[in-house]
Amino acid sequence: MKLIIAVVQDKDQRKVTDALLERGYQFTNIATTGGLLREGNVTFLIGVEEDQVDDVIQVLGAHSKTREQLVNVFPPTIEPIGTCIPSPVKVQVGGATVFVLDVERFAKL
Ligand code: 2BA
Repeated sequence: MKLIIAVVQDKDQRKVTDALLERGYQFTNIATTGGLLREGNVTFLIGVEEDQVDDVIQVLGAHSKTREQLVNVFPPTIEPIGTCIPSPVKVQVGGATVFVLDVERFAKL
């Protein structure tokens, strides 16, 4: 068995959820926050058999969009605090960030 951990943007949560349910997968959603953007995203925990991993990854890819977002970068400065101007930088966010882990043991008690 495998555990798929997938970080998805909030905006794609509904579509990904519907598509996974439609195919009969069981999963748990956790509300999470991106380390860089500090914006809400959602992390799916999906327990599947090994031969289902590719299908799940395909579903995640099909329903997660890449978007550009601006993030403020504060440059290192020698100026007094409060006078440095952050420069906005574009980053590409998504589709999904996916990790696939081996499950040593799975039980429902
Ligand atoms: P955030 O941390 O808010 O990152 C948003 C986007 O900013 C990332 O999009 C990436 O394009 C950029 N970014 C973040 N950290 C960076 C860095 N150290 N250097 C260069 N660019 C950086 P995605 O790669 O699509 O990631 C979307 C979200 O997935 C991330 O939100 C984070 O919540 C999660 N994530 C991505 N990589 C991860 C990792 N290796 N471990 C754990 N979570 C990860």
